[in-house]
Amino acid sequence: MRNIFLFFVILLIGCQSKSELPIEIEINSNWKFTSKGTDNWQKATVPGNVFTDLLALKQIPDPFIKTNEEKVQWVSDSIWVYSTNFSLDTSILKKKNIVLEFEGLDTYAKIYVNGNYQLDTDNAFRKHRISLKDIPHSKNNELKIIFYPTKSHEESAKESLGYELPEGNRIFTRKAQFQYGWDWGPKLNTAGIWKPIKLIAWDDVKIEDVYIQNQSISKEKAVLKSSITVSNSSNKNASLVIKNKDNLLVKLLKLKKGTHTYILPFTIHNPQLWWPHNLGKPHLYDLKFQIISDENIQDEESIKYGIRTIELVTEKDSIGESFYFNVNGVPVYAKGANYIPQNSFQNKVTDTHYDNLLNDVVDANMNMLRVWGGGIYENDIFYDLCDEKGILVWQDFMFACAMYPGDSEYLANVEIEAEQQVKRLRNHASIALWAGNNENSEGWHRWGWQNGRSEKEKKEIWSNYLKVFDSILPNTVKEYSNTSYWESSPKYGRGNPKYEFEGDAHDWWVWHDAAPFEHFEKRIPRFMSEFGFQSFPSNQVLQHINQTEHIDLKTDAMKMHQKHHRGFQLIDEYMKRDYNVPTNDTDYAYVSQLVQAKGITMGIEAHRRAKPYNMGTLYWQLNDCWPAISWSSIDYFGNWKALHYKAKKSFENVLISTIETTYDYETYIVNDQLEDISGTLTLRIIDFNGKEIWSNSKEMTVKSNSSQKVYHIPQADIYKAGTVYIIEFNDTKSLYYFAKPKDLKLSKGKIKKSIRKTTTGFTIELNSNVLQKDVFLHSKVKGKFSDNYFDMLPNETIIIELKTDANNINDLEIKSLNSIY
Ligand code: BMA
Repeated sequence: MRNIFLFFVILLIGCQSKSELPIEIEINSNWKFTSKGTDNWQKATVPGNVFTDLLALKQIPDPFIKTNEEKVQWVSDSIWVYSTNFSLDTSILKKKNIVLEFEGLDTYAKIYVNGNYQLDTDNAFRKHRISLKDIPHSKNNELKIIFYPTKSHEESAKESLGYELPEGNRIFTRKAQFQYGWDWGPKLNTAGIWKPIKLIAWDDVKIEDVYIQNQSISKEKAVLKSSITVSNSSNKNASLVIKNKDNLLVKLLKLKKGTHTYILPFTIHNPQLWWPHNLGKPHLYDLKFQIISDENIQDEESIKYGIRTIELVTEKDSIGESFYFNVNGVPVYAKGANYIPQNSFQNKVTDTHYDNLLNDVVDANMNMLRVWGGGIYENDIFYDLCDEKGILVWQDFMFACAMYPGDSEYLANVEIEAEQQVKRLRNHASIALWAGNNENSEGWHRWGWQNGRSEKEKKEIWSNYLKVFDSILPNTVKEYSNTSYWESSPKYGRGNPKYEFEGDAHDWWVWHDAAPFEHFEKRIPRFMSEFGFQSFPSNQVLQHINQTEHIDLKTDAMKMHQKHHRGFQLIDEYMKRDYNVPTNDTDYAYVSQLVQAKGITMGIEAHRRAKPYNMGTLYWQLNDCWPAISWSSIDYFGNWKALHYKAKKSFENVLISTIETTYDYETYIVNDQLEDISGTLTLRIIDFNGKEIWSNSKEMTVKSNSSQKVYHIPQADIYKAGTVYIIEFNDTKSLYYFAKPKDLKLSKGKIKKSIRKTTTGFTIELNSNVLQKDVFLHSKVKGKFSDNYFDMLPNETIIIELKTDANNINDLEIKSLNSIY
């Protein structure tokens, strides 16, 4: 048998000079648009949306600056018509199959080809296909799509439902929910062709889908199963070829007429596993699947496949129920953040934006992102890069903070959406979890959504919830993938005592309930999937919002870019608790970032110290979708806030973390590595001029994948306001202060700097003879400092690299808490 296969392999290699691959052309040119009823056709960009088209024509003001958001709301209430012409040359016309594939239309649209109505769409997360062979078409064709305001559909859906569902009418429309306005994002409800439209033409054979599953993995070999779905117009003999670099595997097939799935197991010897980047290499295999018949390659598909197992482990234990991810059989502590769409206008997000942001994730030692349910199922490139960079993805289905309808039409729509999305993402090594929704269950049980409703209504709403999140979605995930499913994040709201003992949790006592940051240390759940705190963004964003050089935090524009009704007040309240509040706006913005960083890293470290009781910490939120005052650690222009720099340290694989207890200061070492580490632990207390007050050291070993209490010192007044506790273990160093920043007796000493030009930018050498707290470097040049918002010990030389194309950094500003108090 083997010999026959080999014979065919050789034969096929020899014959593969020709290919008959399907023709694929993106319909992205000559687009124009107009408002319905007018004949004012103007140039449009596809993929795109009506806001960015109007913006390019300067017909609306930029909604991302000043108070312009409110001036553009009319755009969402109009009917927009998009149209283009496309030609079919003879090579296409003679093909047996010609289809138009719409990867995403936003949202209620009618499609016409050559004036003939084809299809109504009502879900921006679904793709649609039209067969041109079934309708009149010729060399020159017209494609027209009319987009209707979501409002019209939503209002009639609400009327037929007969009661109101929380939260607003957005729930009737399957599109990005944040576009209706969120507490960090504007209301910019787009319409248009937001994903590519493709013309695909082929004769007989087309690969519709390839799905790879692990069957068994050992050191020696990984046995994988590929399920290849092929549509074919007649019964014919073919070969299915799988290529992994030079290795070839061939199976002879009798392709049947119609669409069928063919199973082909294959083996990779001595497999290199895919690991999250902090634990190993995220190795990917380049696999190519080909269908060959009549001596031609009929179709092919390439997949980068990572061999790994991932499962969510939720097991009853003595405390409650666990919640952690096992990757390749090893419990992995999840470190990261919640991800939201990178722009209100998706077409503005380039491949470079994805690459930069995901590099920032890796740089900050994060190994997991949660793609939050009020945004979008991300573009393929997002998951490709997460696979490549070794970032685990917790993927929500797109439902957030609301109760959703449950009529049969709606449920059928959701089911198709789920099937398409699960199938699209299931080969990605990075996908760790599918979760049903964000906070819907918590909202229903704890946010007063049931008040004033009849028993019948409550029963109906909850049973509709269960239909989607307890039936359709888990069944779809189970049927089409091997990924774990989790019904709702969080499992329990913070009002439920089980919050701490079972499942994942969102801690919004801090921020929404104004609880002190120390709360993070007191109520530690099994997995923290959200907790956060706001800050002001960089000067660059602040200047952009106001469109002035001068930083002014009190303008109407600034208020419009702060979407949380108590946002400014809460930032101020927390600042007063721990810091002296600056009167100057630039310093205020800087200190707001320190407050955020202090609170969130306190949380991260508390969660990590509690390992393995707690097995994950994802803060709210990684990024912004517009220039905003928000919970993000990276602002709209990609600048790292203090939190991102400080989270990077708190997320390191080896973390030294100290906490005040009733009588002591206890130091922990958290080791996420999969090996034990031995070394010398050194401990010193010095004053802010560098004088040593106390020191000690000891040899020790920290176990792999553990958190260990390694030292404690008793509390004593002498340490309080004028000293710093320096703890070092091998290459890891941590500084601990015994008092709040506002109570520290920081001295006014100067920071000396010397700057050197290098081939890649600048090296900045800093030094001071007193301790400098939260040193912040700022320049207008484009580039990133290798570190920022750091502390400098007395007489320590710190070297910072700035990668930039700029020729000088004469505007470099350096401030620290010492200098502004
Ligand atoms: C969380 C998120 C978002 C929200 C954030 C801040 O609950 O799920 O809905 O933006 O809180 O309020």
